[in-house]
Amino acid sequence: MALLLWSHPYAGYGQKTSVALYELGLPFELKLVDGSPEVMPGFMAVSPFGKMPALVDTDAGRTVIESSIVIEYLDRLAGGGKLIPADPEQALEVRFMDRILDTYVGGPMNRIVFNRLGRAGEPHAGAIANDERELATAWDMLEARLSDGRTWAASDSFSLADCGAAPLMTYARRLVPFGDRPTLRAYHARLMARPSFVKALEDAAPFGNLMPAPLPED
Ligand SMILES: N[C@@H](CCC(=O)N[C@@H](CS)C(=O)NCC(=O)O)C(=O)O
Repeated sequence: MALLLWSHPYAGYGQKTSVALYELGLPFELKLVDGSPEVMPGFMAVSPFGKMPALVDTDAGRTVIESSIVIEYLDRLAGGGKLIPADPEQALEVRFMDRILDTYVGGPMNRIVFNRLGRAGEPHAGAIANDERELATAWDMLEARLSDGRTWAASDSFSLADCGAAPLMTYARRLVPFGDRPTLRAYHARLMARPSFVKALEDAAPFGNLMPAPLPED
């Protein structure tokens, strides 16, 4: 089995996928998306929206995009039922939390970064404020949801939802701090100590700090 991951180790959604690969113990080859003219045509051929990650399974002759779908595919390759539980009710909560994290943490985070970098034209203070409010709402919701004592995002088992939570929360807290939300803070500390995420952060370290936001002070 040869798995090629088109990604960049600093990219949040790329890290979401490499966390899953490390959790599942699946070896893969990184195809570094560095923006160069040598790399971009090949990348755009597998990922028409130009979004990372894209996974190519050369044995199956299959290309998969969208991080959550990539992880569903990988989970199945690894035997199934590991990052997405076999039980449909548990799987529903995993997918729900994954959607909340992608849409209301990753979404505003990406938009604020694009805005700050001027990629959407002149930075728009109103749009940034709106996205900051959305992030704060996500923090409130996660704080409430995690307050039933679960260890990970959806249950006591590490899942698809935690693969995304680790990088997305780590970046987004630099835009809107966790503040007085102790359950969220404790959950994030567990993510920071998870070996698969430690490895993903080690992969990103050589690229330095590419995020237009200060490091968290707490
Ligand atoms: N919904 C996509 C989001 C992927 C995404 O936004 N990737 C970012 C990196 S974290 C990206 O490729 N950005 C490059 C760009 O938009 O130019 C997924 O889950 O895979």
